[in-house]
Amino acid sequence: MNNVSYTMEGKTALVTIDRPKALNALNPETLAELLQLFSELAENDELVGVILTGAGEKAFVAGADISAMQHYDALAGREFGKLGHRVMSVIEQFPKPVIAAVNGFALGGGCELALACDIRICSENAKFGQPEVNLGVIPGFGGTQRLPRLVGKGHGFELLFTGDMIDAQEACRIGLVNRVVALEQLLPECLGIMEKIAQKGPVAIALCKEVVRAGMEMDSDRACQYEADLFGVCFASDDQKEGMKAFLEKRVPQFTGK
Ligand code: DAK
Repeated sequence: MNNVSYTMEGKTALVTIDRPKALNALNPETLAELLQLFSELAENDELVGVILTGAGEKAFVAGADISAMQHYDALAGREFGKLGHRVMSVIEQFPKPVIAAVNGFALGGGCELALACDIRICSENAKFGQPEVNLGVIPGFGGTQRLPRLVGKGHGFELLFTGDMIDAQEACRIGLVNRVVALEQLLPECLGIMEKIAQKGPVAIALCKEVVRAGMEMDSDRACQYEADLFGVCFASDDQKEGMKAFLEKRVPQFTGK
């Protein structure tokens, strides 16, 4: 792969988007590489989760690649949009937690990429925005949907209508990110969250992700019914038996993810 790489930090995959000449902007090749890598990582049963970040200290991802899009016709734009949506879906439906470690600009497609992750932690220098209207287009990778669902319609509309960039503290205030930390603390902070998750029952973590993701698209009654169904599924797992037994025996559980 030319623009995406990963390293294993224990049982966490640290995925880095690395296109320094374009502030890690997403061209079709980078999107295809992300799709391939996440599809491969999904097969790794040992994995606890993924941390997604951008190379360098300036940008997470500065958007979809404007030079690549400039001369698209409607069909090429549609294909590009479909590819982007597939990447966002593969992340959103990834069977393990995915944390965006936002280390700088997260604009346009970069903000949308962070929105597709489960948790967003950013560094003090991070900047967020949906500047597509400045270019005469609307967001194309799900930003019009995931942003207002996360921060509410009012803050979502303001970002979408004005194209304004907001800083890390404002992003935290409106709920776009969970926490702001110093740049050098960004990866340790995200790895710390993954270490906590690694202590929990893997079956329960996977089912939590599934029910939150799918349930948010359902009406409340159906979503609660789905939660009840997946709660029932937990009782088919060794993890449930071990977790409850360990509690009653006053010891730390040894989960197997079965
Ligand atoms: N695409 C391509 N190149 C980019 C880029 C981007 N998004 N962002 C930055 N670069 C390149 C710059 O052109 C520059 O290249 P050289 O001139 O050195 O060759 C290099 O990265 C460094 O950038 P700057 O020189 O501009 O650096 P500054 O520190 O001065 O400014 C900046 C940083 C992030 C504020 C600025 O680069 C900037 O405003 N970048 C563009 C941000 C932006 O507008 N992002 C949103 C892109 S639009 C759709 C599908 C997808 C989308 C929409 C529709 N459909 C299928 C319907 C998504 C759209 C977007 O994401």
